[in-house]
Amino acid sequence: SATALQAYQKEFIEFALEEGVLKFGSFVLKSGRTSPYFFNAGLFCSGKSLHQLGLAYASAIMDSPEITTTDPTTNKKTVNFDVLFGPAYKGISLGAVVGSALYAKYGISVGFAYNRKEAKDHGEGGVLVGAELKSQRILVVDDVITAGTAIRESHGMLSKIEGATMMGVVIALDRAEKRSLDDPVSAVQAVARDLKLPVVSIVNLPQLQTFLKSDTANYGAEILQSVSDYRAQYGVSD
Ligand code: OMP
Repeated sequence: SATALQAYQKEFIEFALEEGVLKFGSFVLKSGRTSPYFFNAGLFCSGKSLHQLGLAYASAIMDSPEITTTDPTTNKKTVNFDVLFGPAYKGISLGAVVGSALYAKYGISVGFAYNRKEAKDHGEGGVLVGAELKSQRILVVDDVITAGTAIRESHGMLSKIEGATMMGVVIALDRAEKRSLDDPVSAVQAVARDLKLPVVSIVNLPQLQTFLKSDTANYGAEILQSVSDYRAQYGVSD
């Protein structure tokens, strides 16, 4: 089922907890909602954790039939995008570590590009830096999707590039929240529906709950309860 955990997913949650990236408490989100948990990817801030982070994204990519293709004759799996695009600021380092991990672990070398938030009036110019995006198949790399605002902005930016095709999005955490309470689907499901794009996550909220419920996790009843109350209010069922 969608909530069963792969080994890399369990390892990822454990390591996010160890690094203090995933925290429980009371946090006000960009949306204004008060959440009992928060995922701060900026705290992956050591050589070791960035290395592990890149590998976790690479596993999620290679585990997804929507953004990979298996050659029927050689049985070799490859990715169906040419360039990783990391939107500024947080996506920049994410794109770099994911590109590096795809090569180190799977021998797959794709391009890497990112945008500047500020226009430059000298030097290389323009707002796009790195690999050519024209006529390329692009995978966007980001940290978290709550309402999907950031990802829709990236889609808008890439849609202006001649011949560029956005193939999908890979994120660390899908919070699986509805944008408004009368929505039938989560923000990620709405992105998939509206932009016709696959959104691949290392983990989502239901999987995080599965982890918290497991014997090895050792999380208290209050944390579990607050997370399931939050999901009952803002989330979707599996
Ligand atoms: P959307 O753009 O609405 O999908 O919100 C995603 C952004 O919210 C992330 O890129 C972060 O800036 C921030 N965020 C987190 O980083 N971690 C969380 O657990 C929750 C949020 C959030 O504010 O919703």
